[in-house]
Amino acid sequence: MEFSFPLATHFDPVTGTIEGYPLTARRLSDLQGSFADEQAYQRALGMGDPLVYTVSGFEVPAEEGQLSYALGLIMPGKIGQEYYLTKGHFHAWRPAAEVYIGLAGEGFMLLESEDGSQNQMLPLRPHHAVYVPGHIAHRTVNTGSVPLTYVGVYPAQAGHDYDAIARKNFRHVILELDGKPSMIERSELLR
Ligand code: PAN
Ligand code: ZN
Repeated sequence: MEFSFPLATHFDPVTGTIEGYPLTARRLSDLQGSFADEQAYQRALGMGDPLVYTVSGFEVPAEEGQLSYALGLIMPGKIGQEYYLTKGHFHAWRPAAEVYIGLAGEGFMLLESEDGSQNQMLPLRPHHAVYVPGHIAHRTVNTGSVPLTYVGVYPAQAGHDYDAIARKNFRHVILELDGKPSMIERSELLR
């Protein structure tokens, strides 16, 4: 069998890397507009530009029926009461679904429909998987004290649409309230 990519890879659930595959790093300065508490964001940026998350992607040519996957690692931390998070996105090809599997650490996924009217907060940690249906925006947060690592498997044609989130952000936020992760509407924070 001959393919233009290897069928086997070796990954490290602790460092969040797939051997030989590119690693994208997102620092706090890359997450402008993602966190609800702008003052806390600016304060944190003033003290440095920490790494928030990395993504190591095994991406194959975007042909019908093929799958790609990526390993994500989110550092522990908070901006104000809001946990470190990924930018979050819709798939550019909206029907594309995705399966997330927790590898280490603990966190949650925030799922939201395009009009924001439907949403769920689902656990992501070892022995837990999350199915992200097509047409659903997804963001991952680390609610623990060690790095959260996970793998996401998606159609090779999925693509990422970050613009829709950059324009409107998620309707909900996952915060630490009374010492535990809770999901509330962003609009409730403004009151
Ligand atoms: C994941 C994400 C990864 C990083 O591989 O790309 O968790 O999140 P952002 O892409 O929102 O920065 C995935 O959902 N791929 O489709
Ligand atoms: Zn995705």
